[in-house]
Parts: sequence; C-alpha cells; structure tokens
Amino acid sequence: MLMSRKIPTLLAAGALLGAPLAVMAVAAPASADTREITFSLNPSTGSEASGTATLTAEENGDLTVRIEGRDLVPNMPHAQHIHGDVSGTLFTCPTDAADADGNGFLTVEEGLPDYGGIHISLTTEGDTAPDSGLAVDRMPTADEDGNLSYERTIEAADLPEGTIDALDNLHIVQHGVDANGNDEYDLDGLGESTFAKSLGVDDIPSEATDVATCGMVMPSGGVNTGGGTAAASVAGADQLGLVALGSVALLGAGAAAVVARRKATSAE
Ligand SMILES: [Cu+2]
Repeated sequence: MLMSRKIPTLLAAGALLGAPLAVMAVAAPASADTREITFSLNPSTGSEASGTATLTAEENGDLTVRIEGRDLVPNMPHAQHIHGDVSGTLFTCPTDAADADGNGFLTVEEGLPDYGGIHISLTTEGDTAPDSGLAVDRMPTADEDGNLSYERTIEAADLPEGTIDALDNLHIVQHGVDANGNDEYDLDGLGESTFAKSLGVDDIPSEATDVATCGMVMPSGGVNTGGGTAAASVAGADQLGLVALGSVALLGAGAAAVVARRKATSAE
C-alpha cells in the first residue's frame, strides 16, 4: 500500500535532506538520491508470521532498515538477515517445494539454494556482518503478542561493497517458528537444528533457526541505481556455514534455558 506513494516521498525526502547535506559538504555523488523500497514479508512454509520491510538507501550511502513483523513467536528472539549477494544473481524466497524433508517447515539449509547466504545480519546493535547471523542476543525479540518492530541505520562504511547498487537482488528473511504451538523454541517441536549441528553445536531447536518469513526487494524502476555491480565474493551455503560458526554458540546460550527445561520435563 505504500508503493504508490513512493515517488512523492522520495522527492520530499530528497529535498529535505539535500540542503543540510550540502551545507555540511558531505561528499556524495551528484547523482545520489534517497531511495526507499517497501515490500511484504510473507509467511514461509508452515509459518503464519508476516510483516512489512522498508529499505531506505540514504543520500549519504547509509542503509536504513525498518521491519514490522506480526504473528512471530512471542517473547522469542528472531534472527533476521538480508540474504543474497552483490554478484547480480537474483535470489528468491523459497517456496513449499524447498521443503526437502517434507516436515512442513523450511530449515536454513533447505532455503539457502533459493535465498542465498547471509549478506547482512540485521542485529539490534554491534556489527552486522554475516558471522553475527545467529547472535540471537542481538536480534530483535517479538513482544507478547508476537509483534516485532525493528529499525536500524547501517552506516555506508559497514555495508558490504556494492550493497546499494544490488538492492533489487536482495531480500529479507526472518527465522524462528513454533511448530508445536507452545510459544517457545523447543526440541519437541521440530527436533534439533541440523544447521546448528552441522556447525558443531548440539541441542539447538530447529524451531529457532527455521524460516519464518521472507520478502523480496522488487525492482521498483524509481531511481536509476546505475547498475554495474562488482562481482565480489559469492556467499554460498558453504561460506555461510563457516562464517556462522563463530556466533552460533550464542544461540546455544540463548536456547540453553529452553533445553534445560525440556530435559527437566522429560525426566527419563
Ligand atoms: Cu536468514
């Protein structure tokens, strides 16, 4: 619904930002424009969560990310990322067909061939590098009603090179589902996260890493981005596995309470 109002908003924002930036003599290319893209985050296989995301390419090269999520797992952190890369490859959101094991939900691995590796980790603070992908202590938490509100401006210097030019080929994925409807991530829902296990961390619920929503940045045709994406390194599944290794332990810590509770209740 915001799509139709994009152009006037862009012009207004550009006009407002133009003057102070000029006074401050910020070195920005003359062709630079503020560009805002709003798109839907749609429920992934088995998930009922949804939302809206807005990416704003600021005139100074920063990228502002706004996300409003709904029907996510209440009171739980939701890892979220910009997936894809700057190679020009158009990655897409996975369909139900990606559910290789047919359990009704998509694991990280099942989605990777479609949505690509983690390009930017949408953390609430600290670094936004791919290796913060599972740093759930810095990921936004849904409120008691399952609503999640996120806004962060990532400075140009912290963006992978070529990100703004490749914006149309990127998309946002949120993780964290509740298969057994008990309002938490637990092993009883979908078992162990094979993704975390592949990184050497046991007992992470698959519910914590499975795909909740995905939304694609669609080419808007509004402002000329100049094309020309430099072919940088392509983050595939293998690379994601490597870079995620450093932070997956944090997810383990975050899920420790859940795991402990499960063990206490199963009491074999
Ligand atoms: Cu992701």
